[in-house]
Amino acid sequence: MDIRQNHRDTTKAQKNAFIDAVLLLKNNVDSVLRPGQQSRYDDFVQIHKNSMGRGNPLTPNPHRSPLFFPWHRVLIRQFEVALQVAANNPGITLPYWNWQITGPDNPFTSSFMGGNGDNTQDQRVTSGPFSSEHSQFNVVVWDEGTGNPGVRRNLGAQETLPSAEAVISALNRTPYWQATDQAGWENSAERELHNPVHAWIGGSMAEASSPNDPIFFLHHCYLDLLWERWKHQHPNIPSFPSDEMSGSILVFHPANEPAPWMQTYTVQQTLFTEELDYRYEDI
Ligand SMILES: [Cu+2]
Repeated sequence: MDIRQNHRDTTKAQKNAFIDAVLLLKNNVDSVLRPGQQSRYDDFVQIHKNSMGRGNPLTPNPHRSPLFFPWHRVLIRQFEVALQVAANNPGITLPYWNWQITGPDNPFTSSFMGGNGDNTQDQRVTSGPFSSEHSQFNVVVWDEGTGNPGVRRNLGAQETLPSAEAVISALNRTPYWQATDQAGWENSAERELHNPVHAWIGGSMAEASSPNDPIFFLHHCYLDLLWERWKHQHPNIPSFPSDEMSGSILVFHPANEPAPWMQTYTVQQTLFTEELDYRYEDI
C-alpha cells in the first residue's frame, strides 16, 4: 500500500527520489501515445489537454462535472505508478501541497519544485530541477504552437490561494454534486479551490496542458486527499450522484487513439483509494 505524504513532511532523500523519477519519466521513458515523438511524461500532458476539450477532445469532459474527482484520481495514480516503474523504485509516492507558501510548506524552492518564472524570459522557470539551467525538461505538448518554451510560472499575478477557511467551507458542502445551483461539494471544490490555484501559479498551469508543470500533480494530490476528507466528514452522504453514473467507464483517450494504459476504471472502482493500492498518511 503506497502512502502519500505532505511534501513538507518528506525527507530530502524522498524529495530527491521524486524529482529524479519525474526527470526519468520525462527523458528516459518513451511515449505510449506517440512513440518516438514525446516522452511518457508528455502522455499525461496530452491526456489532460484532450480532457479540457483541446487537441483531440475527450467525451465526456471530466471538468465541471461529477467526474472531476474520479477522473483526476486515476490520472495521478497512473502517473505515480509510472514514476515507480521509471525509477524502478516502488517506494516513490506523490507528495501533496496544501496551498501554503510560508516556511517548509513552500514547494517553490530551488531544491524542490523550482521558483517563479523570469518576467524577462516570458515567465520561464530558471531555477530548480525543471529548468534548462539545471536539467533537461523540454515542454513538447502544449495548447498551441511549437518549440520548447520550458515550464512557465507567474506566481501570484492572478487570484489568491485558497484560505484554510475556504477549504473548511467547501468541505461542509453537500451533496457531492448539485447541477441546479452548483453548490455541492464537487462544484465548490473545483471552482473555489482547484481553479484559483491553477490561476495563481499561472503560466503552464493556466493552460489545458497544465501537467507540463509538475506542481500539477502535487496540487491534484491535495484535492484528492480533500475528497477523502469530505467522504470521512459526511459518511452518510452518497459518494457519487447516481448508481448509473458510478457504473460508467472513465474516458482517457479518444476513440481514434490508443489507450494510455491497459486498465479501465468505472467511477465505482475509484471511490476507495485502498482499492487503488494507496492511502494518505493523514486525512
Ligand atoms: Cu484537470
